[in-house]
Amino acid sequence: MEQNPTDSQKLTAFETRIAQGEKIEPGDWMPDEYRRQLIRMISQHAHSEIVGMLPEGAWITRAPNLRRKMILLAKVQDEGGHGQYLYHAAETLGATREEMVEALLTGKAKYSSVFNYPTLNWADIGVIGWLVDGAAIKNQTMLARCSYGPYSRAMVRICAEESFHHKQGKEMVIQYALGTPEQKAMAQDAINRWWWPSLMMFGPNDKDSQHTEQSMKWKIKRLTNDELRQRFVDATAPQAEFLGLTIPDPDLKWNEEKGQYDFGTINWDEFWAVVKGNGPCNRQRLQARVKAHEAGAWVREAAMAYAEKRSARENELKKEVQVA
Ligand code: BYC
Repeated sequence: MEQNPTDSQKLTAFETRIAQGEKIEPGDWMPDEYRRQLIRMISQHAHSEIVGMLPEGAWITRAPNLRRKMILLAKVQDEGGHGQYLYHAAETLGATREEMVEALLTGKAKYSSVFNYPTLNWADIGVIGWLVDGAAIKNQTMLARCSYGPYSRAMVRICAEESFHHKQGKEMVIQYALGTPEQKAMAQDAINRWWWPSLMMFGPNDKDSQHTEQSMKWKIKRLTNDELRQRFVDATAPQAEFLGLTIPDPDLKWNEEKGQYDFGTINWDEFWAVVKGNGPCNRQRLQARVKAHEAGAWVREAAMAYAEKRSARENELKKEVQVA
């Protein structure tokens, strides 16, 4: 008589599939911890996209010309879309939209620290595209190879759009760096404020990262926080140098022997303060989300009422067809 496989046999089979590079799909057996880690990461990622709409969204009405306004409008709209794909991906693991949104609105859920810094002027929009989207792409191209199918496929689409976001930022920074002295000074000021928060996006150093080891084992993450951060610095430092802009780190220098840049130490006290809710804009960001959620209540009610009415009508039609 055939016996049902034990949990340890299921785990071995699961880890063999991962080692062979197979994707895990929603209906497949997976350890509870794999599911939990993915829900945590994907929902935090979704929240980051949604909260990330706020710092840039504030500048749509103040864009310097129509072309810039159209680009920013499309970018912020894409971010809303990314949030939707990601909430859907987390739903395939059993998380509900209501509980994820509730966790965000009550301040229980984390989202990327970088969105708790203020956007002070228009140059910030270019520098966010260059640095923040540049950092996000480094992380997300890695996640496109994640072992969980729905997350990796969402990432493929998101990365395609993110690469436009990155390019529009670079194009803007190039124009300002090569523009008037005032424009160059604005770009430099924005880099001074966004450089370190961008490096913090990759998370704590590997030695302090709680989740990296297990996530790498299950191929949720394919590179560590420090490896990705290094790749970002190596890609970005020469671009700044080419444009005559200065990265605000006196310890940043090319290390010939290692074939990569050395760079200074992140202010981890600042990082953890922001992650724990005490950054410059944490309260403001949550208040904006709560306000939007409350203002959108009638839309959700109307959508639910429509869905109920439609399904009642469909059932009536089915009965009529059966009778006929
Ligand atoms: N901010 O063990 P660790 C975008 C938390 S949005 C806040 O290393 P892990 C865009 C971490 O969650 C792109 N919290 O964790 C949108 C954990 O806490 P919990 C956002 C952070 O998961 C609009 C604890 O610290 N991208 O592109 O192995 C406009 C220990 O960390 C941060 C994603 O969300 C942080 N920076 O690695 C423009 C990518 N760092 O959960 C652009 C998906 C760490 O135990 N996420 N923490 O309470 C990831 O790749 C990984 O979760 C991280 C952290 C690399 C962020």
